[in-house]
Amino acid sequence: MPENTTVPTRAMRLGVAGPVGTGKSSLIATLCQALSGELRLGVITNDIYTDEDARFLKSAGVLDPERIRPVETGACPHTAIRDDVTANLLAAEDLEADFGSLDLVIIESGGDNLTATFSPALVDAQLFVLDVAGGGDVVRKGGPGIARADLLVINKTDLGEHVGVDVERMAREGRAARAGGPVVALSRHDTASIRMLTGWVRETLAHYRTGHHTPVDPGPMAPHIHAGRTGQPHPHADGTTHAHDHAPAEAGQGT
Ligand SMILES: Nc1nc2c(ncn2[C@@H]2O[C@H](COP(=O)(O)OP(=O)(O)O)[C@@H](O)[C@H]2O)c(=O)[nH]1
Ligand SMILES: [Mg+2]
Repeated sequence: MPENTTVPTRAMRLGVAGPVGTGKSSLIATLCQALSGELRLGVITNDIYTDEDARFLKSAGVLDPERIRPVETGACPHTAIRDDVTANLLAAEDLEADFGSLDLVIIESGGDNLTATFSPALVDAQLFVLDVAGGGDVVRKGGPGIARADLLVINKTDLGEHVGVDVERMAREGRAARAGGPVVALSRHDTASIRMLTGWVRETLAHYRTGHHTPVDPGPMAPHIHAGRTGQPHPHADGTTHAHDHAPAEAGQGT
């Protein structure tokens, strides 16, 4: 019996989420450096008010700067990767229109907290990045990205000894929080760990190309606060529209 699958004609879109400073932009630079010789790449960054991440990646010299596109998200960075993904979808389509077919478009989420994940309407697969400098406890705090992203990255393992974090234990707790789902303990200074990361990307891309890949939704965001939008009803990923408590604008970046 013929199989009812369609081989994808567009690039696989890979989301990179995780709290500010955990090393998302650096990880993307590492991926570009390792993979740009074999894959046709594009990168989209989501910054709150600036194009800082895009500028960092362009200056890293790991990819043609024209292939790196910023999306400015305004106060609520998770909205652009979860609730209304139009700007990111357009950026991805523009990249492919400008460069012909691409193999992989990597999308960095805006700085956000532990609860932000990508909508499966935007990305085919996503990884969630924590770092050892955030402390060994953070894995146990859980959240949809930690538990159910396609890959959990525990980054900056080279700092473990300096911040008193047992990296092995953190990775073990990560696997437990994910019911055995994949975890990569990464440092940009450790080439073996970079090979594990690139191996996972290649494997995921190969599976995507078979047409059998189904994007997994890590789940709706945990209850959160939108800076500066006091009490207004707004749409949520589960299809409902409702208001909840909001922090004043000076609370800083949106969550
Ligand atoms: N020691 C160490 N520092 C890292 C590593 N990866 C990133 N960093 C540093 O962590 C900081 C935040 O990185 P960045 O990529 O901007 O994080 P983002 O906010 O998640 O995009 C920067 O100072 C990086 O140089 C790593 O593997 N080891
Ligand atoms: Mg960044």
